[in-house]
Amino acid sequence: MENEKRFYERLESKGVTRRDFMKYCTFVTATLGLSHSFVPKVAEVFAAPSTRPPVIWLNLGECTGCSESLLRTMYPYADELLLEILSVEYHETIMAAAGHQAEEQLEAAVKKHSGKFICVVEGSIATNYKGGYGKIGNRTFLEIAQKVCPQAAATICYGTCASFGGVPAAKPNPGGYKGVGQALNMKTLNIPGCPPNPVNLVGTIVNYLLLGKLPDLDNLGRPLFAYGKTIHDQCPRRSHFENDEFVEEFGSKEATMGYCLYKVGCRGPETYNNCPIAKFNDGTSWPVEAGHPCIGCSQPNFWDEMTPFYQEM
Ligand code: FSX
Ligand code: SF4
Ligand code: F3S
Repeated sequence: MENEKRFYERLESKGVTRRDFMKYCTFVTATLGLSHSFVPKVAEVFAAPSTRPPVIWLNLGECTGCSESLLRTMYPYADELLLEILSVEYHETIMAAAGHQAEEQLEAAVKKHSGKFICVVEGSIATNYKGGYGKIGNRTFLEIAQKVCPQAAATICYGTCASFGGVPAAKPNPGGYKGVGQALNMKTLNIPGCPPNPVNLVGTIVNYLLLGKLPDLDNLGRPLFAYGKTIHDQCPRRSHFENDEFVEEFGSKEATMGYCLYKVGCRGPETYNNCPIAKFNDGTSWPVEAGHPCIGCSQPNFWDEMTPFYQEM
């Protein structure tokens, strides 16, 4: 009770009203595909978590866009909420320690929480030349991941690079970059997108804390609640286009949400993600709504297989 009170006070001091917070919990509950009756339970997970799972966050071959997308989320302060419910023991981008001190912190955190921590990985892993194409502090990404990931209770790949190789694995890929699961030959939970949507990470963690298990996954290790449908299946340009009511309301097809972007290369029909529902930047918009075709950023090998962009499939 005390914890809960303090949580709401902290939110209010940041300008987040209880109403805003409940709206967010409703959104997370709906994203997870749970019934409305779960909203108070989801709120409880944030406000008074019974446990704060330790998290070790690794940054490997990537652009840090994944951390940026998480940490720059304003509404509903997903970063704050995530830091409230998790105990982040190591995260190079946000921690104060650097150099040898950071290395020591990683080692100590893995030792202390062995078998119990969640490992979140951003970025892919160079595998050619003993991993020589990617190093931190004279250790290869491969060595670091081989040491840390097998000791985790679960490894979550955040972003297309960690999930499937992503941009660093684009042809000709001299370093032999691969996704974490493939490089280490282990099962990972994958939240792809370049960058991914923070709500899908929040949803995965809430699912874990609320139901005591990770969400159901598809054959590529992606949570079904977020990657069960294609962009095209959920696209408002499609429904507006096909829906006579909208056409009547706006006067013409062109005056509705706009033309379908298929002819300028939209990869929505072959891309699995929930961007039309989850959206980015405080729920403001997403690529297709902003007038840009989907480039398939959450699919494996999108950089090689979805290009040339802007050409009809
Ligand atoms: Fe990859 Fe993430 Fe794209 Fe960037 O960490 S998914 S290049 S947004 O940063 O890994
Ligand atoms: Fe499908 Fe893309 Fe057209 Fe939307 S814009 S209807 S996702 S092809
Ligand atoms: Fe990526 Fe397509 Fe969504 S480009 S952000 S999957 S609309």
